[in-house]
Amino acid sequence: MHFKIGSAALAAALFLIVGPASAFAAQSSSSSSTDTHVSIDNYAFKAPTVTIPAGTAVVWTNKDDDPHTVTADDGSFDSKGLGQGDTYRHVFTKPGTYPYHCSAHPYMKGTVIVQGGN
Ligand SMILES: [Cu+2]
Repeated sequence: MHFKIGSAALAAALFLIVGPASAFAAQSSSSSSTDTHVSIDNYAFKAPTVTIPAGTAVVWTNKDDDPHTVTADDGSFDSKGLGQGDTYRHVFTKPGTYPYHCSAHPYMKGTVIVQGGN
């Protein structure tokens, strides 16, 4: 009986130590069911404009064999070079309109509209 209480206390202590760190890692890098997907296909972002709730992510996937980037016009995010099949994920926390482009092909343009907040 008192062994069981000890295990519970240990689990609670582990949660306090490990919990917040792993929660942060999950939010910043892991995929989520709320992700919005944009493909980079034939020198275009598809869909070019996406509207998402604040706190969710957009995942871009480069389907071309030519490298592309996902670069915010204001520099707030930048995928760097994406080869064929590479993905880039960015979480948008603040509502607003985020125009972006490909730094290798400036005519490739897209927009992320982030809704929500209050
Ligand atoms: Cu490009």
